[in-house]
Amino acid sequence: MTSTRVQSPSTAAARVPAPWPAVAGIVAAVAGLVVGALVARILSATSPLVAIGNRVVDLSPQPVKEWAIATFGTADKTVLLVGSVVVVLGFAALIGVLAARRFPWGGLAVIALSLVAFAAAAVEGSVAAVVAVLAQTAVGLWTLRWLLRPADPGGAAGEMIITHHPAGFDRRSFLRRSGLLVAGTAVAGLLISVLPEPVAERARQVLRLPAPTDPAAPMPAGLDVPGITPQVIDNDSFYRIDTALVVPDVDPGDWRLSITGLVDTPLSFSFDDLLARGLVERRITLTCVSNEVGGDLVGNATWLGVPIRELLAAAGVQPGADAVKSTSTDGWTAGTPLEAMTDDRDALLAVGMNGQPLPLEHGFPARLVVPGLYGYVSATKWVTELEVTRFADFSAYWTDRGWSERGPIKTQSRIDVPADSQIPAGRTWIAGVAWAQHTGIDVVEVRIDDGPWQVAELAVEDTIDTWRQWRLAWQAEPGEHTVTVRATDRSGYTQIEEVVGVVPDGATGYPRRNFRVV
Ligand SMILES: Nc1nc2c(c(=O)[nH]1)N[C@H]1C(S)=C(S)[C@@H](COP(=O)(O)O)O[C@H]1N2
Ligand SMILES: [Mo]
Repeated sequence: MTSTRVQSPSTAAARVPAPWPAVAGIVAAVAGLVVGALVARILSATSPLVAIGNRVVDLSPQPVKEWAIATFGTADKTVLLVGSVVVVLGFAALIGVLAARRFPWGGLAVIALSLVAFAAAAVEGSVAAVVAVLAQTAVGLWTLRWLLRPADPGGAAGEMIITHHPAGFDRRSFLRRSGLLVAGTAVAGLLISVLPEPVAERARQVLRLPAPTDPAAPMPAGLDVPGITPQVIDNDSFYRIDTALVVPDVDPGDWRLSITGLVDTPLSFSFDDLLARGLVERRITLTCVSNEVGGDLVGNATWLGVPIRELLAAAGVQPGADAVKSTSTDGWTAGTPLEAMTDDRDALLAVGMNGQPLPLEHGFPARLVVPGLYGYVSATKWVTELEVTRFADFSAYWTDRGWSERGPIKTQSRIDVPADSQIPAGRTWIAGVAWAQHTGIDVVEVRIDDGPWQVAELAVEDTIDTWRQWRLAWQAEPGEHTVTVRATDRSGYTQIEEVVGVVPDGATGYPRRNFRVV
């Protein structure tokens, strides 16, 4: 065999002869791309190569797009993808040659190309897509290094100039390593083909929800206090609690909600069936039973959806039922008192959140929102079935794990302002929110140190299903101070001081904060 040895002054000898550096580059690139695509598929993100393709499409001038469609027709996407692969493999071969001479240069070239992929993935706005690029880059670099390393493990470790192996290139060892990588890549490719394609995010981006046929009443202005919790929390800041390691990827085109169990006529609705019924818009505050006193597992949003009582009425609830067991695509279940879904409160099958389709993490394409109940017994995300049943006949996900069967929300309050625990002396606001969903907040009282309870000012009530802002002016004197709060709801119940943990049915105790006034 004649080995083409490229001699250069800086490298005593590049011992990997042609064409193997180019082969190494291509094998490493394919391994990286496939692992990147696999990670993306597992995380339901766009794969790095497709993200780049999407940017090429976005950035192509309209005439180019038209030309591509005219020339390749519906095959235009395939042509683009195949074209990108050819370009990437060309670069990969060049990088292999470069890396065989001086590994750091090759490595830098890989990183430079990865930056393009990072930028393309970042535009998708998903952390998962960026993670996929990271995986792709790491695998590409590592495999390239492994393929090009000298056969003798005693070779230069850090410096990847292949100079310390007098025998030069061991072709059999190289081919063995390449073979292993190709096999590994094939397995990863096989995995991709058996994992379902992520569709939800794309479907969500093109989805246009109809305007509500029954809009929420205009929201009264909140209290004017710098830093107070806003009345409505944006989707990006809204707390998220669920058991899903990977966010379920549900295609609204395939999604159905079935109503089963103790009903006259079992029903099944498609997503379009629901939209066609007309949607109501309501502001409802959601709370997690795991919210500690003073915690932030609570949020208020504007939901758009169908009243569940209408869907249940259409199916005809039979006598004897007292519960609705809801199930999600990922097998999570909640048990809700039937009454909370049939009485006049607006228990919703929600499809919209704050003017947008539900975010994937908040249950796309549809979830339940029931005023007055903790999320674990009512707020099923990615919901697909409502079974009308009896509490005696089933148990739900969290009740199987020691939490109460019933989960009415406990009246609570929280001190949000001042945000810092050290504040300057002088006049300041003490402010926050209080909630007692479907009962309403009537009074919030504040106690400074051991002083008397002082009645705080309340924001105009939006609805009894939403939290209510409160504030009290405070002339803060230097020293250490403790501020305590308690809310009284419209049933006349006042928050109790007794400290109870979140298990099994929600925490009690006064929210309390210490401030150092300087
Ligand atoms: N499918 C599913 N739905 C779920 C959960 C879950 O683990 N899986 N958690 C519930 C709990 S405990 C709460 S508090 C709310 C939280 O909803 P959010 O993440 O939209 O704030 O979702 C509920 N719905
Ligand atoms: Mo929760």
